[in-house]
Amino acid sequence: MIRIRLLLLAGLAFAIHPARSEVVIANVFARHTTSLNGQWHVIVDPYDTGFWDYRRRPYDESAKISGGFALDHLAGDRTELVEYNFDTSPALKVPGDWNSQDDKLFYYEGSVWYRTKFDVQKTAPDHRFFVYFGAVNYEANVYLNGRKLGRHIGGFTPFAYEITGLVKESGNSLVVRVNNNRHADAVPTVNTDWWNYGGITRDVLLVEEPATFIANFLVRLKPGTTNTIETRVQLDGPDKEKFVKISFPSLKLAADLMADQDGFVQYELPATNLVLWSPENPVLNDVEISAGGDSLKDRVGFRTIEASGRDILLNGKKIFLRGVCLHEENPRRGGRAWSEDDARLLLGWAKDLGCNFVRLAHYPHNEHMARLADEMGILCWEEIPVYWTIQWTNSETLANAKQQLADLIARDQNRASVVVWSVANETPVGEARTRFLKSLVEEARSRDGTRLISAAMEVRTDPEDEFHKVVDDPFGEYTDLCSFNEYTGWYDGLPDKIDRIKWSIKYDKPVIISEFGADAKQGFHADALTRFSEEYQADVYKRTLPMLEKIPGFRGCTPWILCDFRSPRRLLPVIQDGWNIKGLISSHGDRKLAFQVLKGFYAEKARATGAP
Ligand code: GCB
Repeated sequence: MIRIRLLLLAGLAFAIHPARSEVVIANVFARHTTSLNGQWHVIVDPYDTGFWDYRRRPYDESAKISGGFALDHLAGDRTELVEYNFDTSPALKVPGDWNSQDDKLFYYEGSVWYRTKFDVQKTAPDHRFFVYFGAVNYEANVYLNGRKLGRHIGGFTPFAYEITGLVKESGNSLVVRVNNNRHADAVPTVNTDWWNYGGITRDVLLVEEPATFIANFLVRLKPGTTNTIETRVQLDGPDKEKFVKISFPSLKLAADLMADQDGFVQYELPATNLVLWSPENPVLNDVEISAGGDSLKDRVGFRTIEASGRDILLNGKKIFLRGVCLHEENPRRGGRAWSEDDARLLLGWAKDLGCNFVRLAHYPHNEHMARLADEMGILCWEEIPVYWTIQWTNSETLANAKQQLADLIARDQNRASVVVWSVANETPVGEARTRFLKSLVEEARSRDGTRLISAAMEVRTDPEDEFHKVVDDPFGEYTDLCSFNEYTGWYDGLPDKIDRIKWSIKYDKPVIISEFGADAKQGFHADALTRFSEEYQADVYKRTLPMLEKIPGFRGCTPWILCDFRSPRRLLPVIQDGWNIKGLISSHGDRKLAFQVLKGFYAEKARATGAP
């Protein structure tokens, strides 16, 4: 075992503290936790009666909550007037969206109050407790024992609050007001092509930590090298100047070092003969970190990813990204996907298709996705919901988008599978929008300069020539990949138009077609010109793939989409019925003809590039 003591590298930016009362608790599944998942009592509250008083002032305006459902109060005797009761209210499953659990809530947008009760057994007197939410869509107001913990905005990223001083040994009441109203200034904004599932959609965990604990850590190859592991650790707590030990048992590497007064420490460990992670060989290494009474384990892969001219290099070798887009839905069960089993189902289907890459559209998916992708050897594109027409000049909207990006990076920065941070999808070209997106790119680069930055941009048609497609979005200057969505043959002409397309692409960067596709109702067969038939969709795929091959710099694609998914914008009776049916797999898990077309193309690509 090589033991190394290194000098502290001062002055390196590693911002992992969010600018809120929330705390970062990374790698939560490896911590000492108690699940708070299960049946929670709920009150559906369309008028937000539990939140506002009759003069429309919030009950939780001051630290002392003056009324409303947050108090979870039961009438003391028969004379007391209390007009709600969690105990006698129905229950919903957490995690879970409310839409797919109760027919009455299928289209519901508004507030639902959730309440669970729990007991706590401290294992040491100075231990601290946190309540952790994997995601709540879209806004959460969280209360413990009648005290406000905080308000969280953003439906797809984790957050946690400290509850040490508030929690009791028994009978704790945890109340969450969940509101999924859409807002023009929100991220996403009011208009999306996916279902606005409301609810506590991911795990809720009670986390117990020693007084000073490991809040987050970063483990990666030192940028520019393949023989040095760089590790950063951030402690949280009153006594931060502690020795922090890091070890990689299978690599026989270890180091320990004193954290600075801010609880930060950074190491560099020389590591010769590292086996690099790749889709063909997704090797993960155990890592153990300990500091004072806290210890944390993870499994991490080491790899490099870069764009070089028009190529994407993984571990220095050219790679073609055989991808597909995914929404976070389990079509078989219905509703939001959230579990490891859901992730296994979706990524398993992507593997069957021959993919080495998935685009997790259009918002951060649950943590199991990237963890499983690490194990299965699937590269990931992760994205925040800056979708279509966000308020580009609203500084709060920008701050919200940045926070979602920062939280996603803090959660998944140790996943070798994640190679792309995408800051937007199909946003309209314009100066304010480019400024907004550029600032997100800067945010991503400042937090993690080691992954490729992208966004799904759009194509324009030359006004002089309908067959001439041009990609010259000024935002393309700032990204590492030139990625765009294109729908020739579906929204733009009929499939035979595809054969005549010529391309002008302004950027000398790797080109990824982040979407193409067509609707098809699984089981509906007709000739290839009949909209919504499987034959039409298959024809679009058959023509599009060779057309893309003509693009100089074509380095991968993620067709739209692996599975049919619910969308309130897709209203054609009998055919769509509230589903976007561009999936290669139906809502019953059945494959359409186009699945085989793409699978054949990917098999050929894999053969041609020598990938297994
Ligand atoms: C797009 C969007 C995606 C839609 C898709 C469609 O360009 O990025 O969210 O669902 O087209 O089906 O129209």
